[in-house]
Amino acid sequence: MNKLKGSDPILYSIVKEEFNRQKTYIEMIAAESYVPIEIMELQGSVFTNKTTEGYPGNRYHGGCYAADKMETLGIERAKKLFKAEHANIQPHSGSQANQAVYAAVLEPNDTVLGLRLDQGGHLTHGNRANFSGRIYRFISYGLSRERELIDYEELEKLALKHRPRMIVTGGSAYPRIIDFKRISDIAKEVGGYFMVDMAHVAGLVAAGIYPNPVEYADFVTSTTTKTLCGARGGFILCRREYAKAIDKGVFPGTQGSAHLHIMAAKAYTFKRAGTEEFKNLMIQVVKNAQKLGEVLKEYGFRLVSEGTDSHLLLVDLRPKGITGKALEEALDYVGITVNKNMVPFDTEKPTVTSGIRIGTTAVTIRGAMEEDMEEIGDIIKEVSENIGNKGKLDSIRERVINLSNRLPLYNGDYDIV
Ligand code: DSN
Repeated sequence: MNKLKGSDPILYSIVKEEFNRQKTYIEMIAAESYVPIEIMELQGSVFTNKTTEGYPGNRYHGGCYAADKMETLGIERAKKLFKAEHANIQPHSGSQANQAVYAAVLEPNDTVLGLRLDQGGHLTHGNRANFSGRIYRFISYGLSRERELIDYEELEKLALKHRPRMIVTGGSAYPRIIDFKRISDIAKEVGGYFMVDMAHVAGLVAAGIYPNPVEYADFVTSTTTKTLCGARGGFILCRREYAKAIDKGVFPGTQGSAHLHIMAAKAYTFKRAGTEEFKNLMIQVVKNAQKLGEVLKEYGFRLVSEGTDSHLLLVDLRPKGITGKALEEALDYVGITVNKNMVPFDTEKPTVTSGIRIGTTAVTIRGAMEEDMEEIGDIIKEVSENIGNKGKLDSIRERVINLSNRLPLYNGDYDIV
């Protein structure tokens, strides 16, 4: 960043500060990863200079020869990776991918079923503070109290009662495999569309270690971040019959010009996610999450749904008598980054919560294995027992620095100078 360093040293120093944070902290936010350097190269490439609307071969601006090749390559790679009939890789984010699907096939006030945000869903699945809950008549389904899995029976009852135009599933804090076939059958029974937001698990799907929702859903939305470990953006997969509607839902329905530099990075993301190396990474991500879950259980933490099939754990802190906010802050102090998270049937406010969400994608990219999960689990336990004890937390910070030194970011091959 030599140019930036000279022209804007303040901003340069802030970027450096973030890089230093990433190097010396253990990143365990389930939505995060460390992208390959190629992704940063592409996101910073000359495609950022190009403005265009429309789709390959049908643009509203000239000069799209290379842009058309690039977007077509990305579309074909996404289709191949997920065995989809159609892909749109223009959505700027996962939220915008969801917005575009709704815009494509729903009318305002249409009835839609979505998983509650406070039981693992996502803002764009009907939360009242979000456009989705304001424009459409979302009705929430949730988890069963006993097993903390989606209550498919309740979902079916709600579907039969409300005859929704669409059922949405997927989430940001649901550790277990979702039964896509069962929800697809319910959607068919009531004549509604079925949409899966697979943003959190897309990398696991690509690796073949999580069911592929493309087999069951009319529409699948996702980000290319999170477990796909790539560009910061979204995409949509659908059957051929919906291709035109979806493309119109993205442009001109909800977006203007495409972010070509990000699409180029998405095209690389899809290629990499089809490799054996990526598959092995995803296998280790899940092994690490499961191992960390076992360690935390041994230390008396309660895991929502008793464990995980994926990259994330949802830890209920009520048996420990601490809040998600308190543990998030104390872990941040020692250098482990997680987020506070509502647990099912939580009575705390979303700004406080009774839980934390922990993801293993980023730390596994740095080379962490099961034995490192023992160390991380032990650190989490020690921190939980010493909230407010600055001296003790300072000594734990040393352990985190040692761990991050053993797991160097980008193997030490990347620096900002
Ligand atoms: N959905 C949010 C999360 O999972 O953290 C952001 O992507």
